[in-house]
Amino acid sequence: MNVALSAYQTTKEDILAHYKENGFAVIPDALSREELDYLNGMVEISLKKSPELWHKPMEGAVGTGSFLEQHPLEMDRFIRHSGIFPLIQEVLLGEARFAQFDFRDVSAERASASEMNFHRDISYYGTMGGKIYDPENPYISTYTCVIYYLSDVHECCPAFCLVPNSHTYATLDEAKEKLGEAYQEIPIRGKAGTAVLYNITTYHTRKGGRDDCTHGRRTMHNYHSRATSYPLTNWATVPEVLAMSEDHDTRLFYSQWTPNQLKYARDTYSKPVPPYYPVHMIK
Ligand SMILES: O=C(O)CCC(=O)C(=O)O
Ligand SMILES: [Fe+2]
Repeated sequence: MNVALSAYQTTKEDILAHYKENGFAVIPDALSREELDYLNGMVEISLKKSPELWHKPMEGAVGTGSFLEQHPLEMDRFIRHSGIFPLIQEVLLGEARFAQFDFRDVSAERASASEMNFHRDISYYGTMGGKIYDPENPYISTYTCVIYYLSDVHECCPAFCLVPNSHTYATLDEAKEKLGEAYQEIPIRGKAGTAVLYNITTYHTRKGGRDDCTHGRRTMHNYHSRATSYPLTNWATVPEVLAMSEDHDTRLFYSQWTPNQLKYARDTYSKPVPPYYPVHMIK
């Protein structure tokens, strides 16, 4: 196996070069011990006190997108993390826009039943014929995602896994055939705090854990769109304190409103929604 591909990238130059070449990069220690303790503490409280905010297991993982609404300013610090956000801006050509933010938890009992199929994350607009990658962006991406491991991912644990440079192929079989010798499936393992930054149309999956895994896996998933891309989902929502912030950069970052966000803003914001948002089109 190509050793360079399974390794971590640590400097800004290495991270960006690796992403450009392969469609992803793996960054160790992206979150500090204090940040991990804080996030894991929040997740544990939420799982215990607000289980209704977590969806039922899907492919072995429970999940919630509720944290942004519940703790907007605290979560914004992670969404635009001082260490990782500059890299996100780089691969999205300075056009980064908020798209989706959620937590997932695979229990040890469900580790071996948490396998997904290989897929590309295709935007709502992409499913209707919109572009799913940008050949003019040296970093490929119309959208990028960062998955943070909040727990250690050992050999036995569920692991994010991707096929480098596979974004142009319509199917995984086609990727196998056309990539030939270059076809590789790279499972990513690492300590809590490791971040995987990836172009979302690079084929990827979650490998299931082994039957004897006693750890499970906890993750934070943060998707970003670009000013020149359409909203990624048709459901994500942003609280007023961010979407209507007095701070220009904050308002701009949270300005790519989904259909559901238009409705949410119209129905719940205290300030009037700026007229350039087509809230009148929403039923
Ligand atoms: O949890 C993982 O490792 C991958 C998740 C994923 O690819 C997805 O939800 O689209
Ligand atoms: Fe995915």
